[in-house]
Amino acid sequence: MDHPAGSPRHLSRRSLMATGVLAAGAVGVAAPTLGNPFAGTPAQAAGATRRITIYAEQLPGGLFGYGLAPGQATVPGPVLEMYEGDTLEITLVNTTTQRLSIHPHGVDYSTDSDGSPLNASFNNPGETRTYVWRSREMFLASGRRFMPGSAGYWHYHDHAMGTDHGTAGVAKGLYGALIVRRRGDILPDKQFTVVFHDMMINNRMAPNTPMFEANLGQRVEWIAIGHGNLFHTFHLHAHRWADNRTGMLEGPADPSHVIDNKDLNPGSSFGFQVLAGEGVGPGAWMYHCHVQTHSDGGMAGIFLVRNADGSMPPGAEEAIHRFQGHTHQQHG
Ligand SMILES: [Cu+2]
Repeated sequence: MDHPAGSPRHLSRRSLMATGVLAAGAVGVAAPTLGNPFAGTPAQAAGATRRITIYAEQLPGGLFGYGLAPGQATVPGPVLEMYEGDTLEITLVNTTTQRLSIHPHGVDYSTDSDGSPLNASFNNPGETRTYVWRSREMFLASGRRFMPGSAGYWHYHDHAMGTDHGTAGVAKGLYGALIVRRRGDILPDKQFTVVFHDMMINNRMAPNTPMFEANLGQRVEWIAIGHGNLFHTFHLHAHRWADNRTGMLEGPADPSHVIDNKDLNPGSSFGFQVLAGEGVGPGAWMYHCHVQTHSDGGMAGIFLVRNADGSMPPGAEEAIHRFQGHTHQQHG
C-alpha cells in the first residue's frame, strides 16, 4: 500500500470514497472553518428516514420484550439496523401496565427522544410515543481530524421501568441490538444477539441458553451486549475476529488485534462477523462467559455449525446432549 508522503492512510481518496464521505460532500471543502468543529457536518438530513413501530409487551415468566408486530415481542428484542446518515423514527407502543421507554446507544437524539424520566421522555402505561434516532457519517473537522461517524455495533434498552434508569426493564428483558452500518459494509447471512446479563444469557441459563445454528461457511454476525451488575468476558470457541469496528481485517497490514475473547461489561457492546467453522470444520462449538464462576453457573451456550448441506456433523448430537446433561445442576 503506498500513500503519498505526509498523507495518513485514512485520508486516501479511495478509502474516503469507499466510506461514502466524498459522496456526502463533507470533504469537498479544503479548509474547514477553524473554531467550528461542525464545519464539515455531513449531509445528515440527506439520509433516508425509516419509520417503524415497536410494541413493548409483557411476556410469560415475568419477562418483557420489544417486538416489531403485536404479539411478537422477544428477549432480546429485534435487531434494529440503519446506515450512517439515516434516521430511524420509532413509534413505541406500550401495551403494558408499566412505565417504560426505549433508549439507544451510539446514535444522536434530542432530549425528548432520550427515553429517560430525567427528560420526561418515556411511555406511560398504554401510551404511544415516537422516538427519533439520527446517525451521521464520519466527517473532516478542523485540524485534519475526522469526527467519528455512528457506525458500530450498539444496543438499545428500556430506561424507565422500575427506576429512572430502567433497572427493572433491563432485568426483565427490554433490550436489543442496534447496528449502524457504513455504506459498503458486508452483510451477514445470519445474526445472533448475545446479551450477558447478570448470571444469564438473553435472560436464560444453561442448558436453556440459546443454541445458535449456521451451516459451514455461512457468514455469521454476532452482536454481544452487556447488562446488569457483573463484569463478563465473551469467548467463542474455535473462531477469531479482529478487535475493530467490523471484526474483519482490512488488509495484510491492518494492525487490529485478533482475539477470541473480549470484555463485555454492563452497557458495552461489540460485534463481529465470522465464517462458521472456517478452518476448524463443523461441530458443536461453545460460546460462554470466561469468568469461571459464571460459565460454571450457567453462562454458556452452543454455536452449532452444521455441515454445508445442513446435516448434522458427527459427534454434534452427543455434544449437545452432554451440554444439556452436565450443566443443569446449578439451578432449579
Ligand atoms: Cu460472566
